[in-house]
Amino acid sequence: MRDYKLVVLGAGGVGKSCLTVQFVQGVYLDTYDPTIEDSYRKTIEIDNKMISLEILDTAGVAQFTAMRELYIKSGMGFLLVYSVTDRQSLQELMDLREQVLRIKDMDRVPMVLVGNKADLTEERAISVEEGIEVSSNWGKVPFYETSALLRSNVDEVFIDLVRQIIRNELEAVSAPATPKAQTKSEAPVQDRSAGQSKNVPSAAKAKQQPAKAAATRSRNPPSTETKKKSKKRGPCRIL
Ligand SMILES: Nc1nc2c(ncn2[C@@H]2O[C@H](COP(=O)(O)OP(=O)(O)OP(=O)(O)O)[C@@H](O)[C@H]2O)c(=O)[nH]1
Ligand SMILES: [Mg+2]
Repeated sequence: MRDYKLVVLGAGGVGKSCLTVQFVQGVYLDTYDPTIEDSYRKTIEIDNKMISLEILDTAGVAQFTAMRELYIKSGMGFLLVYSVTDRQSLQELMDLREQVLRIKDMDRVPMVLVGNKADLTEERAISVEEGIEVSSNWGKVPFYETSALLRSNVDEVFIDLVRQIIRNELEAVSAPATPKAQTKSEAPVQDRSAGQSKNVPSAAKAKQQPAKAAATRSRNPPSTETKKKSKKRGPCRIL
């Protein structure tokens, strides 16, 4: 089984490690320990296929970002994470996305825009609408608000990313893509934040099937196993 290499990018303290550890191990890290670089493994069943994931949790803090070019080169899909409480963290994603597109030399790379810490309603500095706007400006990159704390939309962002990679590969087989000439990789713009419910314009519809997973972290043995029931998803919605 081949590894799908996912890379989690974003400014320091936005919750990249918490999202990754929630997804892989099903636990929430309460204390902030700036990451240098951590690698996790997880096997997951998506759309009746067993998929082996290698997830690289990267450093947001500037002095640890020297390896960025290398891991972007080897990454197949990218979670671009900001915190809804930190405007600067969204600003930093603009440069990060540009870096990914430049290094991959593609117009379109499997990617998900993630607004984390959606549970912190009092401290929110970036609205859902603003996240949707950024996603539109980025060519309808799928967008979710998440809470690592509440485990809200955590599985969804990783699964969406894997589906994009699979879809890209299928498209590449049927019509080999040339750099900077890839076309459709449309996926639903979906967003969920605590206590908000609202419809937004749609991108293409993705078929949802049950996803289940077994997790390991490279430094630690497997600690959790998660199983997710099939969820029907409209073309686009905020839950
Ligand atoms: N309320 C709330 N706090 C969160 C959430 N996610 C992360 N945090 C907190 O934010 C802090 C930073 O989280 P990390 O996951 O370590 O952030 P990071 O992006 O990995 O930071 P770097 O490794 O320095 O790049 C920690 O204190 C977490 O407990 C969330 O969804 N909600
Ligand atoms: Mg971290």
